[in-house]
Amino acid sequence: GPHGVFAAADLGATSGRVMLGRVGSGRLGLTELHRFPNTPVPLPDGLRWDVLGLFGGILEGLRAAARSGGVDSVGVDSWAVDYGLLDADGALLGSPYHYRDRRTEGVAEAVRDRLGAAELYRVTGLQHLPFNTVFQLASAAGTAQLGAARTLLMIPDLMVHWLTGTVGAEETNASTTGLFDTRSGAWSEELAARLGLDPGLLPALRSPGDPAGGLLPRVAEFTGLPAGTPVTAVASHDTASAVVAVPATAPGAAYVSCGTWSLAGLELDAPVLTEESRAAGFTNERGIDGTVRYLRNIMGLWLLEECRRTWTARGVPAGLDGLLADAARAEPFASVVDPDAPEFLAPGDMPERIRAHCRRTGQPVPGSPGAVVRCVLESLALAHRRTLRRAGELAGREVRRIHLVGGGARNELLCRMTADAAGLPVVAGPVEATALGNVLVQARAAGLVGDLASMRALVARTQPLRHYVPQNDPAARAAWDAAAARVEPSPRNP
Ligand code: LFR
Repeated sequence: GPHGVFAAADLGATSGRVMLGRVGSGRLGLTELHRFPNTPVPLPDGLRWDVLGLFGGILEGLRAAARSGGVDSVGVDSWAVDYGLLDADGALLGSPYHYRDRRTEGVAEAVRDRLGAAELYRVTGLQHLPFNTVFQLASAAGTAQLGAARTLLMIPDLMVHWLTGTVGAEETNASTTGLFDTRSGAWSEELAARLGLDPGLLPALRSPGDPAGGLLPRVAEFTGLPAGTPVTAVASHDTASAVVAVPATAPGAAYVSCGTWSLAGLELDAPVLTEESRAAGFTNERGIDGTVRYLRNIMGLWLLEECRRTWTARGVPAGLDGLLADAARAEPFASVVDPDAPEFLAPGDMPERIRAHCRRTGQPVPGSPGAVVRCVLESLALAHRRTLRRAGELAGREVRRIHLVGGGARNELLCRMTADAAGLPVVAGPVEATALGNVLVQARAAGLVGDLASMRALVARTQPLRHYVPQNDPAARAAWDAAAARVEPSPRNP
């Protein structure tokens, strides 16, 4: 039968990868072509992404794709929120800032208060995160860089621009900026104007599946793929691509896209823009086909990754398997934290911050790495439980099953704890949900797969999944309930 081969470039906060997806006649296969580290660079005036290095990694991956026999199209996704600015000649103005840079501290609150938190939520439906694009731009007000900027491109759109020469703004990612009107599905020129931003900075929107040009001759020369090879707009916000590949085939599904962040929530047909939802810190980001990703950001495995980085720098053994084995043996529920406490956002000494948090909240201070990791995982499992229950209440949906996708699906301890904490079955996998979603949207544009339900059915049939059943022993349940009652979540949208 007809089939296609697609390259998915997926940039994550710690690594990028180019995957080769093969789709056709009931099959969906994914192989890795190239993986490369993504190491943020602390410049004197702030933390930056090495976007040239990332583009180089994508080119290297496409070169491998050419060697493997070529592709029908290419798609790019990455984390959200961050952007590059182009000047009137189309040159990139400096290196894009990392969303964990501290320069928006204080500015975000001031802008939110000036524009009105309730009004902002009514228009954009976004949770207040201090690093939302709109607050980063407000921090740049009056700079020569912003003054010289003519075009704003989100990170995946910037990569697509360098591959094809075209300029566009893919809508799932545009919906995370704080400048996108969730009701109309268009940029909010009014918000831009109220912030003193030239609405001309914002390129025309593209929907997932739209053509985004062809590879430039220079890219073709470097990679060995033919010039003009199609590039397709995918759900370029990585979380939106991951949600496409959630293998949900029945009602009652919630998801946790679990990697550096845990994005926990529901897919809805319409945004929830109530005051209650705003106060609870839920966001309404765009999915494909007019769906809404109703979710909340949970700090996620960043806490563990950053602990490991700290330990490694000090020569403390921090292999993941060893740490997880130690955590499995550590004392349960010794101390639990709110993973979303603002002090955990920026890079730094995470084990010490966790200890300080425990000290401040009057709990035992975890000593060994195993005890710290136990605290992190139990705290994340509790946050998954809390968030999905609240999402269900606010959206009026019953949650019966949790799909945990992304790198976290490999973490058996976290999957089991999430099932036990929530008292719900967890279906773990696929690990590479984001790359699969990227591939599927390209395959659909090529006419090889149908609607969202059939894409998900294809993922469910072809990808390895693990099932975790919650313990129904009353003592175990009571222990999770008691632990849940100990966490005082910090307000997100005060
Ligand atoms: C996950 C993610 C989240 C977004 C955060 C910052 O990779 O895209 O959805 O809130 O990164 O961009």
